[in-house]
Order: sequence, then structure tokens, then C-alpha cells
Amino acid sequence: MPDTPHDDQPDGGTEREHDQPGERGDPTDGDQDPVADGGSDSSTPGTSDSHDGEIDETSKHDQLDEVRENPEGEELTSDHGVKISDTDNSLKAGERGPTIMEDFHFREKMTQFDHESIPERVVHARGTGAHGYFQPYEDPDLGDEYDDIEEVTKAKVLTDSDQKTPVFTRFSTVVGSRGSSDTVRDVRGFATKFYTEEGNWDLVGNNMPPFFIQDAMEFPDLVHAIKPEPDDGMPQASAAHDTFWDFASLKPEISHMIMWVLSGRALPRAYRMMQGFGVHTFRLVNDDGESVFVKFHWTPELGTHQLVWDETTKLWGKSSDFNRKGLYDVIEEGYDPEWELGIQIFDEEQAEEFDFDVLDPTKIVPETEVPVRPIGKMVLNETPDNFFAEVEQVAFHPGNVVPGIDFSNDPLLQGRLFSYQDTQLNRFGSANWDEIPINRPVAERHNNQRAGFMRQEINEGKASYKPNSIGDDDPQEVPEEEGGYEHYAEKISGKKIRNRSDSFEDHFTQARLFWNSMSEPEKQNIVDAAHFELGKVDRMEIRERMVYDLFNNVDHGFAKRVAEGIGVEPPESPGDELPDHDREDPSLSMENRTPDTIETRKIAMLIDDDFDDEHVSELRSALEDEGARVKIISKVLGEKSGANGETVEPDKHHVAAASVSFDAVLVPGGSESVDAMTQQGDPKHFVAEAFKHYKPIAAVGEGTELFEAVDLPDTDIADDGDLVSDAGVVTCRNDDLDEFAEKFIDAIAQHRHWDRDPEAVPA
Ligand code: HDE
Repeated sequence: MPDTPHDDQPDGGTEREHDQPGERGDPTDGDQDPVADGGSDSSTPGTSDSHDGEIDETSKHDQLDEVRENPEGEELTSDHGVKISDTDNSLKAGERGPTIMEDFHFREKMTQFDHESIPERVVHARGTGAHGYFQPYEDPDLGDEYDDIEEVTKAKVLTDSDQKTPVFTRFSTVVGSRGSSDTVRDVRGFATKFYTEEGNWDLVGNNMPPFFIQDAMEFPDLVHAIKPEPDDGMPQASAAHDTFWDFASLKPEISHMIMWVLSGRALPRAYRMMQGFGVHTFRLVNDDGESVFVKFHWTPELGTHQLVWDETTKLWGKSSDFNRKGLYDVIEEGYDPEWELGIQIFDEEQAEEFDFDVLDPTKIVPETEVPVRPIGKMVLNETPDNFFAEVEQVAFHPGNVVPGIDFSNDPLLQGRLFSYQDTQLNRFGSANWDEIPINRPVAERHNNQRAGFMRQEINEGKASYKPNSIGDDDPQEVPEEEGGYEHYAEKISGKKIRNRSDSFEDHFTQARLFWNSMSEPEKQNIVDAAHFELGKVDRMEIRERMVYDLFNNVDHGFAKRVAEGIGVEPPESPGDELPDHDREDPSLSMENRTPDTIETRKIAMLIDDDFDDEHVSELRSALEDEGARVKIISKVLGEKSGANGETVEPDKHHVAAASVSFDAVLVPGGSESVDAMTQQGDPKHFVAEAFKHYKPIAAVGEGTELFEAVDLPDTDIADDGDLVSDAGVVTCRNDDLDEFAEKFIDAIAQHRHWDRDPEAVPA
């Protein structure tokens, strides 16, 4: 059974209310924060240090309350607090005369407007975010080698199972500009800011575990190649053009990532149904200064699911905020998406045994070599109040780490440690971006930084340098034993050189591992994606290089299948160059990441007047009891009556609803209702399109006649007295609604039914 909405909230409470600063909560509640309550606190403006160094799930929320503004019931004022009597008419010399310069209200309103936009992120411009918390598990199972998590890291955020650390997570597409569409074929960003009691930790990852390139030096080239072409500024949010594939075809190390990007991973069904990866190898460090390597993994509770290409292109027009709105809606409706954080732990000796270099970001550590150990969970339970202030202004930086978490020498990670601080300077125009409320730590902070554009803190005292005697040499440095950050003392020696390690040279073994691990429908998805992407490439030599130099070295059969669709002569077998293995890693296939749940799935129920009342009410309850979200769709809005007099309000009418926004379709009975729908094009198109996109569809009673009217190829439909479930098409002509609902729920849990051949369906 699904959780009750928000039952993970403290005290089983519901969504928090955003009151005016100082008005939140019960004043007698011992957890109240004097700063949030408008009380005075002299030590650290803007930090919630009233928790005596302790933080909890609400600490960030309390801190943000200090700057929340709510206009409800208030008077209009200027930015400087002067009440405004007229905000529609500028001050003029005479009724029809020119505007007068002294109109401070006009100038302020217009200047604010003229300066409203800040540079969009150079990559990951389009996104959405949510607040929540992270909590480590008590005693996580780390296998035989490690007894407990403290043996691996001293980071309290990962070890203290009593602690709920507030987080803010931003999901994003990478290539498209801020106004592009959500469902493009692209990598997705998955960045989490943990406001820990030891300072902010940013885990800035993606939804795919390898990366395109091996050295940060190549990142500007990669991004220039994939972004719109510089002469005509096209195409938007797409890799399907000559410059990207030109670059790719000359960089064999990209092969592994290309396989992921061509797969369904690049078309996520929802941000809440997406895995996340730290990508690089990181270090964890324990209290004794000992270190292990780790890879970070986020695993969604709802499974990892994809859309199909035809569906995504329709969504560009019909619901271009599909992924952003999806996250927002489920949280607002009371479902709190969850991810488990897992780590793969390996030490340096183990790392040396692998047939790849763990510092090479184009490689994963296969789960067949090192299992993922779940160590905690993240819950996202609160939408932002203001998109600009929170989602746009949140600024991540992989260099934000806390004691116990450290970097590896991965040359991509090392370069990121420079780039993110630098890019924030461009976005915010000031090194004080960390003072913006969403970026501020909840942990106290004190240092000798004092100035710069838009400084918010009023740092007291005369001495802003060290050493000083005037201010007792405060703030004091903190020894490592007392929580001061100390970098892992890795022994390094070497010549100063500009080259690439030989250990980064194998470009195809893991690309082949990925291909081998896919089911046949997943393989076909990859081939179809390659046909589309390379089909958009004008230059034949680029298409040929992709097939001959890259794909043919991944898998000969794959290369031939791609060649056939894009006018390239099928390649010869590359012989020795082909990685000689048929290894598989089942964890790579999304088909093995389908837990038995339909929670948060959106089901369209198609009806018209005189629908079968019992079908509608019973099936709706059966689906909602399992956590699905049922929406009633009809030709027009306004009350509809059942044959036995029950009434329902449709949620959407045909012009505003599309099957691509739903996970499954259900047609209840009712002879007049179904008769009406068989006369209309939209319901038939709805069913046909859902079938074409491999979605579960179900019909009961006369509802089955709508399916017959659509002509679903090679599909068994129930006759009288029957209940048939055929490749996700569930139909019922008997009275057993319970069994029908059960079969439909099973079909929805499977998500997509690839064992169908919908090619002939014209939708
Ligand atoms: Fe980023 N990346 N990146 N990246 N990245 C940015 O920082 C960069 C890389 C990732 O929601 C930028 O604030 C370089 C890998 C995410 O705000 C910029 C390199 C991974 C986000 C930047 C990489 C990522 C960014 C643009 C190669 C997965 C969005 C705006 C060395 C592990 C964060 C910004 C958000 C954003 C640079 C490669 C993930 C320019 C130089 C690998 C999720 O700093």
C-alpha cells in the first residue's frame, strides 16, 4: 500500500505553511527558532544557529523564513518602503504631456524590470527543484569488508542516522536553453545541496554514470559542438546535427556515453523516476585519515522509467514542461518522491585490479564487480515558493565538500573544481553568491571575507585579517580532530606533463558491456535513436566515421543495424579491435529497475454521459488505493452523469488532454457513453496513441467496443464472459471488476509493454 501523503513529515503533519517571518508555528513549541521568529541573534546574521549547532530537517526552511515576503493583505510600497498611490500611470507634465524624470516610482519599476534576467546557465539552463531531507540508514550493510559506515567516512551527513539533513535538489536538461522543452533527448542533471551541520555539501551529478570526455580541458569543445551551431543558432536543445556528431566521431572515448545517450535513459518518464550518479570516483575519509574510493548512486523508489521518442516529440508541443510540472504536481498533491543513496566502495588495491582506470570518467564501476550499498534516503517534500529565488539562483559547486568527503584525481572532476565557482561569478556578478538565501549554509560561518558586490552580512569587529591581536585572532582555525577540513594526504609525485594516461585508452569495452546488457527492445531503441540522430547529419563522412570508427568497435551487429538506416555501406567486421567479451551487467537495463508499484502514475479514464457508474467509481478507487492519479477525460468540461445517476466532473476535455501526458488509459462501460466516444475521433486517437507508445490500456464492458473500433493489431480483445490480458491490453467482458483491476494494475506496474508491434498504428 502506498504511504499516506506526507506521512514522513515530523508528527505526520501535512505541508508546511509559509507564514510571514516571525509568524510561523506555535510560539510555545520548543523547536522554535528565535532568529526565524524575528528575535535577535548577534552571532551570524542569516544562519540558523539557534539549534546549538544541531540541525534538523526544518533548519533550512526556518532560515529561508527570514527572507520570505508575502503580499497577502499588505499595502503596495516602493522598494524603499514608501506607500504607492498609483502604479498604472506615470507622472506627466499635463494630462497628455511627456513623462517627468522625477517619477521615482516609474524609474524604479522600469529599472527592476530591465534588469530582471541574469545569464542562464551555460549548460543545464532549464530545470526545476524541490526541498527535502536526507537521512542515513542505521547500520547500513556494507558487506564483509566494512563493519560500519564510520569505518568508511567521518562525514556526519552520511553517518548520523538520527539526523535529517535539509537538502535542495535541482533537476535539469543539459543542452537546451532556459525556454526549451523538457522531453528532449539529453542527459539530465541531478544536483543536490546538502545543508549539513558541517557546511554545505554539493553532489552535482547526472542521470547517467559515465561522461563524454576524459579531461575538463575538452568541455568547452564538447559544449560548443552540441549547442546550436554558431552561424545560424540552430538546432535548439538537440544533439542531432553535424557539429556534435563530427566531434563525437573524432573522439572514440565518447563511445560509452553515446550508448547511454541513445538509450531510453535520455528520455526519462519523470525526474522522480530517474537514477542519479556522482559520475566521478570520489574519496571518503574516516577519523583516522584512512580513505576509500566511492561512486555515488541515487536509486528512485518508483523505478527507472523512460518515454518513447514519438511521445517525447509530441510532448514538446502538448506539454513542454512535462518533467518540471510532473515533479511539482506530485509534491503539491502530497506524494514525496524518494531516492536511496548508495555507494560502491573500493580501495586503491581493488582499483588497480580493474581493467579500466577509476579516474577515467568515461568508465563506470560495474555492479557485477562492486555492489551498490544503500546508506540512506532522500525525500523531496516541498516545492519552492519562488522559481527565481530558489531554482534559478541555486548555485552548485562540486568543490563544496565536508570533512569525510574528498576528491579523486579524475581530471574531469579536477577541472570542475575551478569551473563552477567561475561560472557563478558570471551568473551573479559577485563572489557573494553564497550569501543568496538558497545557497547559504545552515552551519555557522565566520571568516575575514567582508566586502564585494551585494554583500549581505554585516560582519562586526575591526580585524579582518589573520593573524591579529586586536580581535583575539578570531575567528579561530579548527584542528582536524575538532572538525577542521583536512584534505586526504595522498602521496603524489610525477613530472609536469600535458598528456593522457595510457590507462584511459580502452574506449569500447564498457560501451559493449552496455550494449550487451540491454534487452532487445532497448537495443532497438538505441538503433532507432541512432537512425534519427545520424539521419539529421548532412555530411556522409561523419555518418561513416560514427559507424566504422566507433559503433563497429562497440559491436559489429549494432554497427550494421545503424548503417542500414542511414545510407552507410555496412561495415566489415573490425576483427581484433572489437572488445572480445560478451559480459553483461543486469543493473544497466531499465527493464530490471521496475519495482512493483503504480504510485504516482497518471491514468486517463475516458467517459461520456451515461457512463457505467460502478465501473467508474470502483475502478477509480482501486487505482487510487494503489497510489495512482486518475483523471477523468471527456469531450467537454462540465458535470457528466452516469447511467445510474452518479455524477463526475471531468478533469480535462479533449482539446486539452493528450494520451502522451498519461501512463495508462482506461475505458469504462456504459453503452451510450461508449457509443458517443466511438463517434468521436479524439478518444479513438487517445487509445491508438497509447497503444503505439506501448502503454497499458484497459477497457471493461462496452468500453471494449472502443478498442474494437480502433483496431489494435495482433491483440486479443475479450469476448462475452472473458477477461483477457494481452501485452498490456486488458479487456473484460464479465463482472469481475476486482480481477480486472488487478490485471490492469500489474500491467501499469510494468510501465511499457515492448512485446507489441504497434508500427502499423498510424497515431
Ligand atoms: Fe557541469 N557545469 N561541468 N557536469 N553540471 C555546470 O555550472 C562543467 C559535468 C552538472 O542544477 C555549470 O552552475 C565542466 C559532469 C550539473 O545548477 C558549469 C565540466 C557532471 C549542473 C559546469 C562539467 C556535471 C552542471 C553551468 C567538465 C555530472 C547543473 C552552470 C569538466 C557529474 C547544476 C553551473 C544546477 C552545471 C561545468 C561536467 C553535472 C559551467 C567544466 C561530469 C547537474 O560550471
